[in-house]
Amino acid sequence: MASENKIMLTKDDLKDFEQEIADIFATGAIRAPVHLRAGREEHLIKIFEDNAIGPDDYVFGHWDSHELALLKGVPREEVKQAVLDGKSISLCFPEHNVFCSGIVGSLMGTAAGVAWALKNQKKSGKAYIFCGDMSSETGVFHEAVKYAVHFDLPVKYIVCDNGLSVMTDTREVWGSADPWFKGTKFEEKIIYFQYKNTYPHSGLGWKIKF
Ligand SMILES: Cc1ncc(C[n+]2csc(CCOP(=O)(O)OP(=O)(O)O)c2C)c(N)n1
Repeated sequence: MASENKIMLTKDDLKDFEQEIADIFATGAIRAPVHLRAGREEHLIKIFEDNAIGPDDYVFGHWDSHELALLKGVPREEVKQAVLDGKSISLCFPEHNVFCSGIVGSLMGTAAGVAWALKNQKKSGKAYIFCGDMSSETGVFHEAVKYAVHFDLPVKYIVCDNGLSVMTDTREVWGSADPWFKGTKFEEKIIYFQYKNTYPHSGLGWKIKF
């Protein structure tokens, strides 16, 4: 939480952006992967509002971060241009403290490290990292959250649970209906919600999914 950042975007703004990108992607004009998301807009807006995520905060995301960049305050046209330029799965806007990566698990430690620096340099701002439910099952997620809890770092790990990892049912893989952290002390640094993504995992479902 830092300088004021009043969210001006609505659920429809986020939906319309994804629809516009979907329409452009369908023409073949984007020569790179895109991962579209719909169904979690209200959860994301609430998280940004409840935590007053503002300019001094850091937002980390993965391959599906269009909405995160918009909510963090990156201008719509700037996000759109980055997607058109083929950067959808690794959106980075350093001047807005938005950093994303297409690699599963790759930013878990980065978010903890940035939070460690913010705390030890006595700076305002927090780190927020968004990931999927299968990503939250990785060892590196567990290590990073454990460190964040034990050193009480200013970071939140936000798990957006759509029940899938590409096309795999995550519950089948976990052997459990609940994520591993449910009912543990690690929930202190985790925000968790469930949603149904009405888009395929990647693209529009016509070609390979990865
Ligand atoms: C290291 C690595 N392995 C595999 C992939 C391919 N991959 C991309 S997204 C994804 C599924 C991740 O599932 P989840 O964390 O639940 O994310 P979501 O369903 O929300 O996209 C995989 C395996 C990757 N990007 N990086």
